[in-house]
Amino acid sequence: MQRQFEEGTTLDRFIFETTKVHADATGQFATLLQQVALASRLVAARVNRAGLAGMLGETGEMNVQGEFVQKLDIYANDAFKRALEHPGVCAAILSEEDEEATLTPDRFHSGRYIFCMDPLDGSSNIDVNATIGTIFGIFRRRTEEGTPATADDILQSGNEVVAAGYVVYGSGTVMVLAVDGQVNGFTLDPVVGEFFLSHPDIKLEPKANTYSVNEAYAYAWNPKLRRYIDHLKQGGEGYRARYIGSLVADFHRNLIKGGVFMYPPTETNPDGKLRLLYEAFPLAFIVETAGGRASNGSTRILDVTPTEMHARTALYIGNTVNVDEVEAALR
Ligand code: P6P
Repeated sequence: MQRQFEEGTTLDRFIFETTKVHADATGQFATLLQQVALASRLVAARVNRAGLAGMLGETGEMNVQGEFVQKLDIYANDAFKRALEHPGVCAAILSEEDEEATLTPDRFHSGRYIFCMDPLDGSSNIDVNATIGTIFGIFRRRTEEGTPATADDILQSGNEVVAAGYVVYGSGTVMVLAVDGQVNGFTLDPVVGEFFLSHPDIKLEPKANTYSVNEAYAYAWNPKLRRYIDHLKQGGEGYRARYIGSLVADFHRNLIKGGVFMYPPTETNPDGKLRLLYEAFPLAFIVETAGGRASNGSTRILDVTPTEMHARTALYIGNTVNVDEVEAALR
């Protein structure tokens, strides 16, 4: 039976109550979530002062994606890795910013979890003060705790995700967590430095009438998709378009208000632009926990097993009927 938490519950109490229901809990999961919250607070503080702290602009370095790295990307990547390496709860950390997985240093215990993250997605929006976010997914390791993580631990199927979440740094800082079959949103009160439950038990309706896609690429879409989206624009079903161009912001709006987000294959990104392991898997886990669906156009996202850490995927994600309609249009 899922627990119901009243608004105002602190994240700390939520973590404590969640841990209690796991008889085999060693406290590692609780510690992991608390460290994620700490890193999120550090990043939120820095994001909100980016312009002032001279953090805007590019470092001139390239990350593994071949994109210029904004300074905040580096700060966020380091903040989450520093927070998660020393408590001995992770065996490895996989990040969009690092070509290889970061194994927990030998001086720390190699814990039970594999942490996958995009530490600061949408960073091209930093300079224009648009909403950005952190996305993370959590797997349990396959190999023996206390030993270094291996490739078997790193490339697991989406069905092995045990928890996932994101932090959206916008008009406020909100952390959304999918744990134990429920999605809960917590808003940060920066004055007291605590997250408070603001969105209890988030659930999606079967169908919504908002779609999010970058229409500039319509020329490159599968013609079947183009016909489907043209149909949505006929006005018959009262659809509206919303596209911020920052995945976490677009996803969060659709999770709260309903909507389907689409990033189809394009000429520039024939396999889709978004990353499977630390963008699509976490958001797919969250959306399914909230009663929605996530597909690559033909296959359920969580049924996919990545062949490499930075694998890309097409992504259609949101209310179930909307994703069903996209898959039917593409068939
Ligand atoms: P486009 C931001 O750069 C990002 O990785 C996601 O946050 C966002 O959903 C997508 O790219 C936007 O891509 O091609 O529409 O600019």
